Amino acid sequence: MRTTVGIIGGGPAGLLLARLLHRAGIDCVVLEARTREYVEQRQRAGMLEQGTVHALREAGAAERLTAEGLVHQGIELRFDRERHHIDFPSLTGGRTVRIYAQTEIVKDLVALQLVEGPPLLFQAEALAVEKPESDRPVVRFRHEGREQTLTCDWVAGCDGFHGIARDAFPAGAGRSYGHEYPYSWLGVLAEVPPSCDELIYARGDGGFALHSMRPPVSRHHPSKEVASLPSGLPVSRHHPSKEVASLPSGLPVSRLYLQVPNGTDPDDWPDDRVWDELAARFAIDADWTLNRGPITAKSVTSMRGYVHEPMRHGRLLLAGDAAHIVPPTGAKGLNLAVSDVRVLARGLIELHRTGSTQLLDGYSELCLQRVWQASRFSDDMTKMLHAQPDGDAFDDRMQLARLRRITASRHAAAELAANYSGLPLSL
Ligand code: RFL
Ligand code: PHB
Repeated sequence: MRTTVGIIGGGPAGLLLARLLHRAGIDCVVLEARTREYVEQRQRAGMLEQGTVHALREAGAAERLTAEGLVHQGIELRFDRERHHIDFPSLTGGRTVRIYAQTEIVKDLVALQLVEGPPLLFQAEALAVEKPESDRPVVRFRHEGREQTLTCDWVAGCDGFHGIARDAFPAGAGRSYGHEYPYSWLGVLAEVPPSCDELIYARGDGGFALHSMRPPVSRHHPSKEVASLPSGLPVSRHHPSKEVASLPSGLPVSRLYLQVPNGTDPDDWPDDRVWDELAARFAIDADWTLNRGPITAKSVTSMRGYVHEPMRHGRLLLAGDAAHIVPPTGAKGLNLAVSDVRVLARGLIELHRTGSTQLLDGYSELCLQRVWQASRFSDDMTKMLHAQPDGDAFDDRMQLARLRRITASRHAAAELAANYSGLPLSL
């Protein structure tokens, strides 16, 4: 097989890149290791910056997002049994964020791509990227039981943190920076209306808790319009038996997270224990109750920070989680992936139209500036809100002082709001 841009990975980064290139008349092929059902059901992000919404609109992939996504004006910080609203529009000159599940973005992009192209191969696992320094890099992959090759002008490694694209950087051609946090998140999806209008980030006595939500899923599922979806349970990376797709239509549902120790087994967290712990961590002195209901998905995610520098080697370009991971407390991972892809698509389109590699040459440097800022913000949010397993009373007081500064100073709140709602792309 031969194409202009070989894209490894059919997550949000790979699918959006394919869509932007296709609309600009650049041919590409997407290789995705998993099945369609798997990528469409993997529970992950939910909070989108305005720039991400804009990028999906530019790609003609925001019809359902616009109709169903929930616009949020801010977030709530909870600590010391008190609640504090951080109002984004007044602090940022009008910016808001939107709640729309990553699963739905993927469904929307897959549905468009299966109808309009470019080719998207499921169960096509890339094995290696060869000759990235040459004019014709090659992706070796396995599909339908056969090993095959895809010869490209450019290769985009959008294959997430556990992908293989990064391995094609020779020793000495790159450097990575990583950090493991000493706690994880237990995430649950519950068939119960959210107990709040905005996301709640809580520093409770037993540790961090986050109350998020998912918009109601329309009955008009786009993937059903273009192909019949084989039935089958969506699978969690961690505990397949726990992921069940039963989002009801009509009402938003609750998405909640709890800080838990590393190595936690979700089976040690029966539903009652989850609800009791959530209720304890969200508890405030004012009148407020946490709505409880059936939990339909449960999984544990470890928390890590990771950046690979540079994001380009020869004609291989990394984008999204393939190049960097942030702990989810700042809700930045998907937004960074989309921001990389916007820059990358512009670079490839400029090359296609004018022959200039100027934007592509600056790709890594430009993206990394934003990546490090998002890493810093995610690290700040994480450390400010999570109980330190080996922390002492001094650490405890420092966390409270940081939180109090944000709620007492408009300047400090504006800094949080600017980072959370998305720093400008400087393009
Ligand atoms: P993905 O989504 O991991 O997609 C990579 C794809 O590549 C495929 N793949 C391969 N394909 C072919 N050959 C191979 N050898 C391959 N190896 C892998 C995989 O099957 C997969 O389909 O990376 P991408 O596209 O860069 O997207 C990144 C986002 O998924 C990620 O950053 C976010 O989910 C992070 N994140 C959040 N980000 C936000 O911006 N806002 C949020 O609110 C938010 N919440 C979250 C999150 C991540 C979480 N977890 C589970 C880590 C909440 C959680 C709990
Ligand atoms: C989510 O809705 O899944 C979500 C929202 C905000 C975060 C992390 C996850 O910081």
